[in-house]
Amino acid sequence: MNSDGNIGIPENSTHMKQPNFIIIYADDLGFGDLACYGASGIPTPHLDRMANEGLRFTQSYATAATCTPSRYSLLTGAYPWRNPKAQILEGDAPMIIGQEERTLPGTLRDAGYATAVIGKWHIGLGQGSIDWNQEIRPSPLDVGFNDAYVMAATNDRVPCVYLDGCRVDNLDPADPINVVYGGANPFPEVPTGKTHPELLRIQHSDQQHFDTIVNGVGRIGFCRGGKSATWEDETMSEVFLNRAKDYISEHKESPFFLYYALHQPHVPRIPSPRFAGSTNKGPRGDVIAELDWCVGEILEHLKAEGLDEDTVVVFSSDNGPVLDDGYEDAASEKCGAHLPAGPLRGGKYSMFDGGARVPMIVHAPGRVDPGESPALFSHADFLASFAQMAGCKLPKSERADSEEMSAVLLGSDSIGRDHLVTEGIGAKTVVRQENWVYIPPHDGPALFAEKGIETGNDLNPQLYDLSADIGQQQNLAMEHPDKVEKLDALLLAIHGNDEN
Ligand code: NG6
Ligand code: CA
Repeated sequence: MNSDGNIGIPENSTHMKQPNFIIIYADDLGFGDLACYGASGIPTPHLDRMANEGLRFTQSYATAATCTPSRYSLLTGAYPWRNPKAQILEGDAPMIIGQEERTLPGTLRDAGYATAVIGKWHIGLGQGSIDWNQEIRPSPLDVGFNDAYVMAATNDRVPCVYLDGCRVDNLDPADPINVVYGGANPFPEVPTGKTHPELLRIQHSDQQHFDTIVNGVGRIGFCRGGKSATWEDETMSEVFLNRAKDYISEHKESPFFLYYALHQPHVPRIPSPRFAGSTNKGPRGDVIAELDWCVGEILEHLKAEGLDEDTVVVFSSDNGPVLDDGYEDAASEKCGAHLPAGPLRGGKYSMFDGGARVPMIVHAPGRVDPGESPALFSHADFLASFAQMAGCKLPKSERADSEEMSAVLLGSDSIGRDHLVTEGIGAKTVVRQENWVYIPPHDGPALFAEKGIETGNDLNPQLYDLSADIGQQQNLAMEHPDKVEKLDALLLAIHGNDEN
């Protein structure tokens, strides 16, 4: 630590100034999906190079096995189950981050950073019933971002439009948008996947993805209008990428924080023509190849702008992988020997490690020595860690569940946290301490059959020793009742302690 308390940044280095931060966050990318994490079959040359030049983490966890809760933690540093609203949100759900709440972007903005989110939002917008034709507040601009260009929720939910700041981009006032969730279709003039399956170019595989058809794809939720504002799925990657590159170029002089929230490989998986058919794994493989290209473009762009040594780039994912998530896109059939979660059990929605343990690579030439880190890290930790690296003193009482892990991110600490909490779907929590994982008894199906994902639900306590059993095959709870008791008490204590 130097005299300013800045861990990892040598006093006499040329890197004394505040680094830029970019978090590139994939949507549903699994621990086993990249070649640098052992995959074969999907080419990811750019991420593999990023891993070669950077620090590749083997024990980094999102806080949840689904998107909204996981992203809530990334932005607030708080475990999602502390906020009952932090559950998978509909596309018209209200904002779940309070305007008084400390956030990662708000903290960096206060420390002099320009801050932006580009890509998937899914943290809610507005306060109740949203009028998509007016200014929408609160928006990302009210929780710490200076700039925002986002999709409201997910690419399988309406409205299928981009928001520029607080307004729908490119909206023709003569063609207003209406959005409704739940119940029967309120817009009989607009075809749905249920009534007009012949209009679908990807068949839905469940009954949620057959509401309004937008661009030949059934979505969750009903909408009408907003034709000029409607996104094209094929160009989404370029739209977000170009915005991200422009943002970087426009903020060369100031330190910036860019949260670049990719939409891949979430369903519906619709790559740009350039990547369609580029792998033999079907659309899921193709959009992972496309995602990899986007990452490569950002790294190249930083270099071209002379910013690569001033920028800490983190690549990770919001939750684990899923093959069939509502559309018949041949993801399962074409998967072959590829294991999206690698050696881990479960996937998206699961309490097993496949749910929240994700790839994470930190790239910061000159600051981070290349290698692999087994440090235990939670995505809740970006708040305290980036604040530290930005030279901002965050009192412990304002860090929520975020731990100061800048030395972990920069590679000088390979141990990291003592413990962390993750959740499957529905705020069912799991605690990991050192190499032990404890899953308390939970009611519910053991398998999401249509997705082929083991949930982790079991009426008996489960205890796994990840050092010997990374695939969580051997429940050791009966052999180690003392361990079960200790971890149960730890989890209870964390739940009971709002300030951690
Ligand atoms: C689920 C959707 C799924 C996906 C998920 C959110 C159904 C049956 N499934 O409810 O397709 O949209 O929500 O994914 O509706 S996430 O990565 O944003 O959490
Ligand atoms: Ca996700």
